[in-house]
Amino acid sequence: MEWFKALNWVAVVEWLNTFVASLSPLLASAGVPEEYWSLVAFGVLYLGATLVVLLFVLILLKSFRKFKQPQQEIDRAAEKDDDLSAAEITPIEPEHLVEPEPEPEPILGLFERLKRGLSKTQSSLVGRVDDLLRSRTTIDEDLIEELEEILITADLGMQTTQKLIKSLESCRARGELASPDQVRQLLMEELEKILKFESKPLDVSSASPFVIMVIGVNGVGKTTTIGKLANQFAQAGKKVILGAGDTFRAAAAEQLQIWGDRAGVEVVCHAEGADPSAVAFDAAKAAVARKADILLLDTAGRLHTKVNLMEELKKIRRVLDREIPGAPHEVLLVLDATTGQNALTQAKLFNEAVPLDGIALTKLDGTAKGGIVVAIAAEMQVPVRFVGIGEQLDDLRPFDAEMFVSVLFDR
Ligand SMILES: Nc1nc2c(ncn2[C@@H]2O[C@H](COP(=O)(O)OP(=O)(O)O)[C@@H](O)[C@H]2O)c(=O)[nH]1
Ligand SMILES: [Mg+2]
Repeated sequence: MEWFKALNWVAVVEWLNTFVASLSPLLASAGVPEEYWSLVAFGVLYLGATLVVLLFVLILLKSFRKFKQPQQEIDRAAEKDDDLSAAEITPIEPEHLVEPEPEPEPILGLFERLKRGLSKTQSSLVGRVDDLLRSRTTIDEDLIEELEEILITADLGMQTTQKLIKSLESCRARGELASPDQVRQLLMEELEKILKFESKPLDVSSASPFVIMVIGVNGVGKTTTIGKLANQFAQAGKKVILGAGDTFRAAAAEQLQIWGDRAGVEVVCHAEGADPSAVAFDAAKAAVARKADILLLDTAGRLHTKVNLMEELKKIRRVLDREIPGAPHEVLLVLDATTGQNALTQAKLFNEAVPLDGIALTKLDGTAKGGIVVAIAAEMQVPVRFVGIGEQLDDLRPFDAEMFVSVLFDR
């Protein structure tokens, strides 16, 4: 209260008197009685002081907000900067750098690919059958005879064609073939029946290492098929080893090496002219030593020395069996579909020397002779494991009888 005491009260009272005096004309004109002038002046003073205080508080508040706003703006800007720098600084995840994993191919895509690959066979077989059926209303002997011709020229082979014609005729005799649609349906069912027969499935996990010996004449696509298979198995997480058993052509081992590099798998090879059985021996040893899941062995296919070739294949078989009891677990014959009936002859020939477990039919994409699949299944009773429908890595497809018929008949 020191400051209160220190006030110059005389000066204050003097100032108040001056204040009242300066107000008096105004108060007089307003009709305020003289005895209330001091009170009104005091009231005015009080009001004025309150207003000044309020004004002061307002100014204070305003300046406080002004002070806060820029800070918030700075903060907000900083936040924005943070976002930006976060986007800029965030390391690009490796998956953004590598190509996105291809989506698993939808069933339709697979179907469409096979359809494109089989388009020539489709038009030479089912296309012609459909043309014939469209031009007829009755199912008579003439029609069956013309069907027979189509089936033979589409490389289904004599034996298979006769079998199919027989079932068509017996159905007709029973009165079950009244419309062209029924002919188409029966043909479809019979083809599927021929293609689906009881056989040992290819189960690469049934042995370790599982040895696949790939045989076939020169140029049918053995090395290419091995390359495609190696890639597929490796992608499925299998440890694969390739054996370059075609030692007659230097280019053959080089070609296999290229496929091996592409698939990222080891290739066992010897110099040109080496004994193919020695390659088989080393490849089998390597497959065991490296704990490989699958060994794919390439072989030569010089058909002009037929007897030698067959003896050589038998020898390779023995060597493999000695090193890995039970091997080869699959003798896979590669056939070129473009050769038509010749492919069937080759299958019979090889089967006599080394019993076949499966067949890979290549180059279906380039031929109208795809009907040979049916002939092979019917006459050999050896399952077609794979079909080649192009030269790309994924152009080797597991053969599926149902899908094959569906594609041909556009079901
Ligand atoms: N269009 C097509 N060509 C193929 C297919 N499979 C293999 N080829 C080609 O056939 C040729 C011979 O193949 P190759 O593997 O060297 O036969 P090999 O002598 O039996 O080993 C090569 O030009 C391959 O690209 C296939 O499914 N479709
Ligand atoms: Mg080859």
